[in-house]
Parts: sequence; C-alpha cells; structure tokens
Amino acid sequence: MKTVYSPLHAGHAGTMELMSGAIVPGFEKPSRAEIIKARVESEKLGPILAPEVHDLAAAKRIHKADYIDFLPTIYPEWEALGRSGSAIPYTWPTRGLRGDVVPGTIDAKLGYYSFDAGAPFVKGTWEAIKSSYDVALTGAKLVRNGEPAFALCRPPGHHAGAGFMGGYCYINNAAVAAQWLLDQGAKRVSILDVDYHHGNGTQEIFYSRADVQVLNLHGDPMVEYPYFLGHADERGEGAGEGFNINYPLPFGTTWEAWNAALDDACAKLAAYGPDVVVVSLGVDTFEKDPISQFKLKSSDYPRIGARIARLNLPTLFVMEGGYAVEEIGVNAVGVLTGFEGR
Ligand code: SP5
Ligand code: ZN
Repeated sequence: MKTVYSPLHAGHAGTMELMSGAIVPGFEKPSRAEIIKARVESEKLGPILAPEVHDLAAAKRIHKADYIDFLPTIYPEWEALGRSGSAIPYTWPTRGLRGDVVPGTIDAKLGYYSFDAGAPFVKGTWEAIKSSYDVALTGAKLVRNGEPAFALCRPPGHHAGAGFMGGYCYINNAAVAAQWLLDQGAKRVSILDVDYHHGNGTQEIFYSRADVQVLNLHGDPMVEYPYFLGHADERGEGAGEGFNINYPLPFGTTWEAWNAALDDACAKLAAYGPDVVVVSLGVDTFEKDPISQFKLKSSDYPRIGARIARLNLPTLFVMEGGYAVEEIGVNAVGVLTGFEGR
C-alpha cells in the first residue's frame, strides 16, 4: 500500500513534558516517524508520497473554528513576549471557573484550548501539525479512490477534541479524515482506535452522531491516561446512542485478552456496515513501551493487520502513538504487512 509522509513533522522537536514530577524530554519525538518511514522502505511496503497541501476547511468541519485559528498564532505570540523553548499551559478552566470567556493572553489561551500540559509548541510545531493534517487528507483521498493507505501522521491526533489539544495531539487527523470521507459521499465510517490510550477527542467529536461509529481499545481510564473519559458505559448520546463502543482493559493485558476485544470490536464494526474504516494506529500497546502497560509482542502486530483485513473494507491507517522508538517501525509496519497478508 501507499504511505503518505511529510518531512515537515521534524520541526516539532525538542519538546519537554512533565512526567512523575520531573520535566523530561518529550516521548513524542521526530525519530518516531523517521524510523517508521525507514521500515516502510526496508519492507518495501509501497511508494511513499508527499501530501497535497489543503486549506483548513476540512479541519473546521470537526474542530471549532476559533480553536483552529488559534493554533498558528501560538508560537509567534510566545516569541513576541521574548520567550523561547516550549509553550505549555499551566492553568485550566475546570469546574468552578468560567469556561465561556475566551481570555486575551497567551498563557490563559493555551489553558482555555487544552485539557492537559501534554501538547507543547515549539517553533516548528504549527507546520508539523499542518503537515500531519495534509498527510491524513491525502491518505483519505487514496482510500476514496479505491486503495488502502497509510497516513504516517506526526504529531498524532486522537486526544484532540473539537476545541482543545492535549496528549501530544492538536488536530484530530483520524476524525478529519472520517468527516472528509463522509463529505465525499460515504454514508457511514467506522473509526477503530487501537492506540493504548483512549481516543477521547475522537469520542467527543462524534459522540452524538450515528454516521460515525467509534470503537476504542485502551488502558482502563480508572488508572490510565486520559483518565477522564473512556469507560465502558460511554455508549454515545441522542442519535449517537450505541455508536460509541469502549473496551477499557487492565494493566498487563496480553494478546489473548486484547485480541478478544479486537474481535468483538470487529464484529460490531462489520454489523454497522460502514463504507470505510479509519484505523487510529497506535503501537504503544507494545510490551516495551516506556509510558504504557499492555504486553503485546512484535509478532502480534501482523495479526492485528490480518484481522482488520478480514473486514474486507476500504481502510485508511492513521498513525497515532507508540514510544518504544527502537521497535516502532517493526510494530507499525507489521500491522500493515499483516493487513496485506504477508
Ligand atoms: C497519542 C498518544 O499516545 N498520547 C499519549 C499521551 C500520554 N501522555 C501522558 C503520559 C502519562 C505517562 N505516565 C507514565 C507513568 C510511567 N511511570
Ligand atoms: Zn497512545
């Protein structure tokens, strides 16, 4: 299958994050995409294409316009104050504070438009976000034209909601692609999110809709990030009732239990009968992932791809998480070669 990739991701580099009380180098780093791309090449998965450049209209179909318009202004505003390094929020409008007034200064706006401190901005971040969005849309176009595709997105997207960033995510690439496919004539789209973390942004964006089925396998939010969404009783609301399906799984989950959840998800997906499947492809379920607690092995990833292939539906793979950098290429591309039946 074809891969879509942009080198502009690399400008989103040198980020910092807060973990367990220490400021540490960001886990979501450029080598992730470089190593996946190298594996696409060495495995001869297929051609690697540059993305087509898009305007932001497709982003605004699922994100709030003011949020999208804010993103490119962040780093210029940060630098205008004489600052450098990572622009990161430190205060949020939680319960008891006003969430209905957009504030007027950068530190407050960063908090207003985020749910955590995990989506830092450096000088090249906006260009990377935009390139990741272009990669997703270009991949969606390939699928629309009849072939499976791998959107090698970086930064990832599934934690980004309609009006907020967080968890290394800014624009929800998978959600953008799903909405674009609907706008091109698909009647129903399923998003199958196999990243270790719950795709809270994707769930929020489509929660009251029947035209996008969202299925999520992830660490139990009682004990795992993003903590505040992803429970099994979140089934959608209104017209969307029944079209959001969560599989929270315990720490230590291995292939057997994980695959049982995947199989159930695939059965529900097939019953829904979508025209297209968008896979939010995270490989942070890997046993050696530095921030995650599942125990999948490298030999399990081709089996994931093979199971998805059995759905026999047009499929777009959108890269999400995975932080065991040394094995990220083997694992991510393993899903894709497994999908291709080799
Ligand atoms: C796209 C994606 O995979 N985003 C993940 C964001 C995770 N951010 C929070 C990480 C919390 C890590 N806690 C680790 C405890 C290790 N002892
Ligand atoms: Zn993740």
